[in-house]
Amino acid sequence: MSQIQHYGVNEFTKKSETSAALHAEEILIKGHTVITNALSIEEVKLAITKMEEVYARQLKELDKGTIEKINDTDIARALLVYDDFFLHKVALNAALMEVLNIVLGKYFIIREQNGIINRANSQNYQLKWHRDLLYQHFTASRPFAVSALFCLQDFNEINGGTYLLPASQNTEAFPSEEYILKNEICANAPIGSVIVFNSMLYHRAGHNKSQQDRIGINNMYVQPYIKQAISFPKMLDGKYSDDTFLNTFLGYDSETADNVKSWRMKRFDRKK
Ligand SMILES: O=C(O)CCC(=O)C(=O)O
Ligand SMILES: [Fe+2]
Repeated sequence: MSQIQHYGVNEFTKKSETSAALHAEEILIKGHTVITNALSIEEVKLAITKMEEVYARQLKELDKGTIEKINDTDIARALLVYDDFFLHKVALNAALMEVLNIVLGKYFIIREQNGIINRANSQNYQLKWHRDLLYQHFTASRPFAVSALFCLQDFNEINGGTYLLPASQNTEAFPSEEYILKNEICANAPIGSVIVFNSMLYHRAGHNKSQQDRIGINNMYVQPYIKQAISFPKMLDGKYSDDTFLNTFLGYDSETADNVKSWRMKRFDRKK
């Protein structure tokens, strides 16, 4: 017999048969969940080393002052372009994909993949509340964008683990200061886990009061009518495009057609 008693209820959500279904239900209702053990400790260590290499390469492309001026310090962008570890182990992480398939349906793409370094005792701009889709204030009856923040350390109040405002994906305006102070929560998440949330949920990094940098990798998955900020197809230049699944996932398939003929030919090829 069920432990949950109720009366006057006609409509029910089906019992979650898998842990993925329960995670999906949490994202649907409160807007967030934590999947533990998504990465092993070895994978976490590898991710940190590789991410630092990518950031060092990107720092050589532009001078530090330029990056500082646009508030992009300590963010390593488009990681999977530089190393397929970030594609296979992180972006396509099996436990996460199982949840995304339920929440976003069959057709979604990756929009961003950023390594975030929250330095010990610094004022990172991600400390500010935001939605991952900036300037958007509408609400939607179902999720169309999901963020997944891999924790490469334990995330907690001390090292500035991510703060969330539960269910805020369902309210248009940014809530009042009093409401936020009363209802914000710190998503305590152990090393190797991934904090998965509706990208329209308000969130922020916390102040890192520890002696060690706090590192995460944020992945954002969207339905394909939302543009990538940085084009994976252009950066990858055809790499992975022969694989049917990756062709879709990386955004090759949903790129804007160059002209009427190529748009028609793409539809024609689909009918074959
Ligand atoms: O680092 C965090 O805790 C939050 C990161 C974040 O909000 C983002 O990358 O958009
Ligand atoms: Fe964010």
